[in-house]
This record gives sequence, C-alpha cells and structure tokens, in this order.
Amino acid sequence: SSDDINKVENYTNKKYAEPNAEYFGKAEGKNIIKIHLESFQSFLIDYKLHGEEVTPFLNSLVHDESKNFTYFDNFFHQTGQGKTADAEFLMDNSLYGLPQGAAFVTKGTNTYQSMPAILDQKQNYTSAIFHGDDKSFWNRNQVYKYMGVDKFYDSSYYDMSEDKVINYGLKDKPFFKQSMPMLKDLDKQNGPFYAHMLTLTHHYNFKLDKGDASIAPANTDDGTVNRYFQTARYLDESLKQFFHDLKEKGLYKDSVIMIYGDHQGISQNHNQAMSKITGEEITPLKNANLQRVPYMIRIPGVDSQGINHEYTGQVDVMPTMLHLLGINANDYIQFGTDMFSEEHREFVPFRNGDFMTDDYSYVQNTFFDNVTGEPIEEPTEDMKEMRNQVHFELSLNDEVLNGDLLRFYEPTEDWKPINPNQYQYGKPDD
Ligand code: GP9
Ligand code: MN
Repeated sequence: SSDDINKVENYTNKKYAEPNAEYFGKAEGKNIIKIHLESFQSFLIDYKLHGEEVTPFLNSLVHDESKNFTYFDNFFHQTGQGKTADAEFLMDNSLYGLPQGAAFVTKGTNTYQSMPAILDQKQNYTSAIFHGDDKSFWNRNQVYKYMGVDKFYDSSYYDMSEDKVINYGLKDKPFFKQSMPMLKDLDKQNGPFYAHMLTLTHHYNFKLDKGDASIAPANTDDGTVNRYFQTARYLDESLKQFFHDLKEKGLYKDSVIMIYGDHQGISQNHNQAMSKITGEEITPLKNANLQRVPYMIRIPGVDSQGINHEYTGQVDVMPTMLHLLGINANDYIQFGTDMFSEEHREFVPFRNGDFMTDDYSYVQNTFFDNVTGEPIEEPTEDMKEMRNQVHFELSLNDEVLNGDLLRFYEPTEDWKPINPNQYQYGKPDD
C-alpha cells in the first residue's frame, strides 16, 4: 500500500547523499556507452601470469592518466542467483535483486522507474541494449519493456555463423564489430543515446577456440581456473578493438564510457586453485574480498581521479549517473548513493546480508578488521547497528519487489508511468 512505500521513502530520503557540485550535471546530454565485463573480477587487473599482464588494455585505462578514467578499486558486485540479470537490475534501478531467483524473471512485470525511462523523459535519451544471445534469456524481452528500454539488439540482429559463436552466444570480437553500425544508427536519432553492451565470451566454463587464445592457460589442477585467464585476455582484446572503432567513428571523444564487472567468475568450488593463484588460503573473508569487480568511468571534460578507493557497489551506480546528468536522484526510490558525493555511504551490502565497509567487514556472522583480517571479538554498538541497517535495507527492498510498491510512488509531477506495450523487440521481419 502507499503506507508501505512511505516507509521505504523515509529510509531512502535519510540515506540520500547530496551531489558533489564538481560533478553534478557535467555529463548532461552526452552519449553513454556502458560496457559489461562478463564474470570479470578485479583481481585480474594488473595480475601477471607467466610474467605477462593478462589484461593490458584494461590496465592501461587504470594507469594511463591521458585516458582519463577513474577506477574504483573497492567496488563490489551485489548479485545473487540472478547473476548477470541481477547486475543489470541493480545498476538500472538501484534496487537489489531477490534472496532467491532472479527479479528479472519473477518480478518481470512490476512497476519500475528505471534509468532508461528517466533518461528518456528528462533528457530525450534513446536507450539500447546489445547482446549476442537470444532475447528470451533471463526474460530480458519482457522485463526490458517494463524498464522502458527503447531498443534491444539481441542475437537476431547479428551474424551468428558457427565460427563466430561459442558457449552462450556471439564471441566478443564479432559482437563489438557488428554492433558498430547499430551504434552509428543510434547516433543519428534525435537526442543522445544510452547504450549497454553485454559481453559473453568470458563466461563459465571459459571455452575459447584455439585461434582466439593469446595467452597460455594457468597451470593449476583446475581447468576452469586455468582457462579463466585466456577468456579474460580475449575480452580485453575485444575492448581494445572496440575503443579503436569508437574513435574511428567519432563516437569516443564526447561519450561517457562506463565499464563494470557483473559478478564473480570463479566460485568457491575452485578455492583450492584460487589459493594457488592468489598465494593465500581462500577463507570466507578472502572470498568476500574477491567479490570486487571493476568499475571505471570516463567523463569527457572532467579530470579523472585516477584510482578512487571509496567502498562502493552496483546499487550506487544509478544515483551517480543521474547526478552526473544533472538529475536529482532523490526524486526516486533508490537504495544506493552517489559515488562521487562527499556524503556517499560507505557500506556495501551483499545479497546474503554480509557487507563490507572501508574499516571492517561482516562475513558469515563474524566481524573482521580490514587491516589485520582478524575477527573482532567484541563488535561495537555502531557495528551492530550497521548490521541491522543492512538487514533492514534489504528487507525494505524485498517489500518493494514483492508488493510491487512502486505502483504507489510518483517520482515527480511530470513522471509518466512506463507503458510496456509501447516497446517491441526483435528484427521487424522476425
Ligand atoms: C546470458 C548471459 C549470461 O545471456 O547474460 O548470464 P549469467 O549466466 O552470467 O547470469
Ligand atoms: Mn554474467
């Protein structure tokens, strides 16, 4: 009911972080290119295998100041069983997924006030999602309509010949290549675009055609872990090619470019091999720390911060982006806070109720000191309050999703509820 949504609004209002004036509105009206790094964990950044960098191109975005990227090295994924779908959901709604299943599937016809629709209504953006898999996977062809996604270029738009496909779908190199004409078309529309590129090749079980491998596998006893580095390298090369093509087509210079990892690629079933890779035993705390995924952003005309160490998560991305565009995030129900704000809330809930802060971590019912890695025998009242707040926040989130509570919420006077019937995906001759 509307009482329930008022309770949620009171909470998100209190949590809200005021924008940083140095960033507010600085990206208004610019094209946004959002690049999804499938299964990419941050430990790959700067990691050397056989004395070689695994991801030299991404590393250069982190370290080469002239490329003007800010890299958040304490950014975490917050996904649950919905994996990729949860990451998409978190970043375009600033809501968490569900404790079980995927909100994309089980809450695919809820009322949402999502990023694509807000950008369209406020600044005439056209949103598009690019993905070389069937449109029905993760119920995308339904839920995208409820999120106001204008265009969905699924596998029916791509040349899916056998030599171009592996594992779940189109390989990343032909994917980016073939996406260029579609991106160019978007650029011809009135108004800017919000383009989301979903890669796929660096996915469990990390299969790669021989000719696509340019680094030798790792040499643990675990083939999955060994191959993980090869598909990561392939993804890195596909990005290098994509950046080159964006520049050539004049789409690079004035676009916001955002890069993120969706979730872990190496699960706890591979702890033994991972301890060989990291040189440390994979304790529950270490595993929580391995849930870091990259977040990088380049904002044309704004100097990068180099490496930003703030503790942040996927739920924080949408309010950050809205503020960059000059849109007040506090008009919407959002659980995250602006990552560039002085008031950004530095705690990162995981879907299971564990969480990380800049100072301590809470993992499997135990508080740990971040510096020593030792359990904290007597947690302070503040720590216990933090734990309660995380649990409260997640329970409010679940009330929103289970009760479809955004039905009762009007963000602004001029807000027009998303009409799912207005969207149609798939090639017209399908
Ligand atoms: C499938 C792709 C993979 O289309 O997005 O999803 P995941 O298995 O990573 O959730
Ligand atoms: Mn995924």
